[in-house]
Amino acid sequence: MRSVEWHQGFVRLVDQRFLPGELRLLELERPEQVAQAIRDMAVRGAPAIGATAGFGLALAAWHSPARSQATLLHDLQQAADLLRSARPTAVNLAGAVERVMRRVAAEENVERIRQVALDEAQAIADEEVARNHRLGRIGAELVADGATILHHCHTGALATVDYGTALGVVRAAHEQGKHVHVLVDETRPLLQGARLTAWELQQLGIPFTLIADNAAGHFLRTGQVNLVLVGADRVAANGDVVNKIGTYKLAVVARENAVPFYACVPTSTIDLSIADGDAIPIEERPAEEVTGLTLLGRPVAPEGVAVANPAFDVTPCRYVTGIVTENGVAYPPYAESLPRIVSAANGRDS
Ligand code: RUB
Repeated sequence: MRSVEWHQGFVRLVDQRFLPGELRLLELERPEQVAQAIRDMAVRGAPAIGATAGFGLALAAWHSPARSQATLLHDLQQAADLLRSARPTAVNLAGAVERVMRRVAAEENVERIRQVALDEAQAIADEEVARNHRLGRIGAELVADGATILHHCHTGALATVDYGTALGVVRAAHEQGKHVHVLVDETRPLLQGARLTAWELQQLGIPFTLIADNAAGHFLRTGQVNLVLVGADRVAANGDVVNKIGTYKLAVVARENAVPFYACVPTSTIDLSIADGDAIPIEERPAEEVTGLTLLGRPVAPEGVAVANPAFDVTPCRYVTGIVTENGVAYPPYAESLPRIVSAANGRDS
């Protein structure tokens, strides 16, 4: 099953907050609920929130009482603004919203607008899944039999509609019969690694070991890691990679220890309109995500402490060995390789 889909006039998604304990589904009927689910991270991961926002616009179109083209487009614009503002960093979200809005703008009656909004949202979701399968096959060529792979955050089926990006590479290598072992960063503060990556790998029967984020440097320095694979929420034109907080530290320590570091992203995550990572907005999330953890039933931090909680960081392109996409692996200089890969992918999708 897909992590997000259109189901009988609703957006149905796996509520990622309840995993690994419970596989709970959410059925959403209004775009406001979709925006809330993205903000609260019931659905998360760059490709998944893009697809979800696309379906959120389809909901807005299907449930709006508008009878004229102008009123329906006005309602859709309001929903688009709401959805786009739900989370700022992953380009897939704004990209999906813009894509649906571009398509409906050309339509002249309400029935067509409703149908086109849904068709386009469905196409976005389907394309993500197809990209992931291609990306997985391409990335698996970089994985040697017997490799130990360090992975940060969660980039599996839940984060990407289906199959996965960096975890899709691991999955493809495993499906090809290679023996792989994954060191799973727990990924504080929201523990996407411990909760979601560990759960998915367990479901797939792929061997892994869960480690505290702070242990990653130790495993890299002692020669126990062959490859670091991560996803990304946005890749800038120069190859800077914006991904889950903590990725930068991993990339620097990987370079120090001559371990290859790859970002695995569908081309929908590459933003050629942004020159470098510093121009990408970094989401700041609520303090409670850091202080809310309890040990022995007690909060881990004193009440009222000041907290900083940036959700992402920038890994400068000089630390990135390559960027694996569904259209091949981009290598430095990224300012030359990324445009080639993106335009070839656009040609394939159109
Ligand atoms: C998600 C995150 C993931 C990428 C994966 O952050 O950082 O690594 O989104 O994307 P959050 P992709 O949990 O805050 O949404 O699979 O495209 O590489």
